[in-house]
Amino acid sequence: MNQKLYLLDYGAGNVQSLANSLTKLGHTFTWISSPEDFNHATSLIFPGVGAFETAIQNLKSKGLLEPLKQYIQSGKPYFGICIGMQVLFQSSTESPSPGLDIIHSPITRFHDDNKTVPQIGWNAADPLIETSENPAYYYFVHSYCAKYDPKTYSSAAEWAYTTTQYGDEIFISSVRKGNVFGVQFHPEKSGKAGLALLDKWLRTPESERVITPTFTPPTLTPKPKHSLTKRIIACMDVRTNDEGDLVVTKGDQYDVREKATPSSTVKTAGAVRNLGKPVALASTYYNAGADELCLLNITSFRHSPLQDQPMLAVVRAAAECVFVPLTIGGGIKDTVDPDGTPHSALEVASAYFRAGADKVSLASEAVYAVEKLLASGNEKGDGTSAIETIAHAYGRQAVVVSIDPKRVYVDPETYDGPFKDELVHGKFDSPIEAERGKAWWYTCTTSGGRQTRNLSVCQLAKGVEILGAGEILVNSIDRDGTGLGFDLDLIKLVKSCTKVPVVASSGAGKAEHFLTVFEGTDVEAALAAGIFHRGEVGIGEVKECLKNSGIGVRMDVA
Ligand code: 1PR
Repeated sequence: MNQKLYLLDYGAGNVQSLANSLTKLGHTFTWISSPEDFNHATSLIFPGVGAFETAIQNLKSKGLLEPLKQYIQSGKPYFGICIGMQVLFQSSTESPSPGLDIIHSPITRFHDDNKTVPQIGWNAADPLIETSENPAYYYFVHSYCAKYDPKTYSSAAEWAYTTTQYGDEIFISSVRKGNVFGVQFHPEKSGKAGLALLDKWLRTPESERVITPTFTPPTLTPKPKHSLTKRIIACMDVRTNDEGDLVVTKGDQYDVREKATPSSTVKTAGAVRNLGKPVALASTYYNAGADELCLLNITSFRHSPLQDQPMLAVVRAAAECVFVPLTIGGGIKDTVDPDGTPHSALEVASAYFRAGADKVSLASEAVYAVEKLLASGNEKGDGTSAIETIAHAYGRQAVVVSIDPKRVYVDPETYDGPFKDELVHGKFDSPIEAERGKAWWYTCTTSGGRQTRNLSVCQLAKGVEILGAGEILVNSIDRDGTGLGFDLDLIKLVKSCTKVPVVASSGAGKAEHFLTVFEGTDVEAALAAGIFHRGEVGIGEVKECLKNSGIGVRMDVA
């Protein structure tokens, strides 16, 4: 019988990535649109993205929760991804609603005593039983997990297929029993390894997908070091050039126009720098082994991104050829179209998610939201900010805050302002002459550095974590495009005031700068633009340099 593959979309979260992966692999599928569709499916994939509670509530309100349970109990092949795996469990501490209780153990939160939560990045899935799967690195993004603990959670341990260690916690990274396969990671975003896993499951005859492992779950003790790798991210700043084409550009300290030089012609001086086409570059970086890609619409604050169809088309096309996480930023805020139609930030973000983004990144709006939070004197937001509404619908792991800080130099002897505790003192022997012996604090900016606010990076980092950001991308206007290396003082400062993962950005000029940032700070990821665009340093070269110095990196290339 021909496979009738159905995908379950409960209406929130980015399911487009999975659809793109299946299309790339040559599999056809149909979306479940009504409870009756479960009867027609011979195989089902549930790519749950987002929050457990939202997933259960949406399934319930669409009348899909009971039919889903019946489908799984019928013995037909089921593949659950992330929340699609977690809903198999009895409950989650994330949600008051119970799960399907097929696995009689709870989902609980990672502790954040000595690690950042959520876990974001590539980690190893270690097989527990004899399988033909090769151990591989997959992309994880989650705050909640099924702990692997045969004594306390025996039901979960009996279902465990692979385990993974994050910090000092061992959790179940996939479950497999009978007709059910569930993975905590995202195969659709795990490059070559993930695509191979999906393809193998789909190409195995349906009757042979049912496996019944019999084993006694072993007791595992955490290894001294987990295997989560450091991520290397390529960032593309996208804007319209003077001819009206969307191009990847790159600034020096955020100025993206060509400078007048003795050799420049009247035509090139002042023109927007054009470093290539966004989709072609995205595909090149994916093939070269980038762990994530970032597309920033850098002039989106001038107009409505929902009307910016070329940018949405770029996201759609990039998502069709890139199978690692894609973050889209720029203009994610409440907007009003020229005809007066209002759009919420959530609608704007949803348009990007539907186009294939895995995460959205907010900059200016995040600054305004934290200013409002501080002015209110409350310890929590009122639920209306863009960060809160998007995190509520898609999960906080889908919300990145991009910070554009700038140094404010002060006299350390006389400075008595509110940011005394955040002052950085430049070393007298700093290789960077401009900062030798100086002191400064970091202020936040909006509109791509055009407006300076009286808000420090620490205030911003703490505030956005309260509001629900899942990751912080730390740019530096002082270092952007300079090739002087990442601003370690800035990154350490932000790291010291947040528990969410931090991405270092701005200033990379050579592969060794990545080594310096990973050895000198606890940052989870590092991003560069100019050196990659100009072909001065390759992603593979950066990873080789890190690997040779004992820093864990994913070496797969597509
Ligand atoms: O405010 O929510 O609409 O978001 C606008 C987004 O656009 C922000 O994330 C902001 O950082 C970005 N942006 C705005 N103007 C510029 C600009 O360059 N004129 N891009 C800009 C700046 C810096 C990084 C760059 C790194 C690494 N972003 O994109 O990739 O500095 O560069 P390097 O490796 O070459 O040093 P909103």
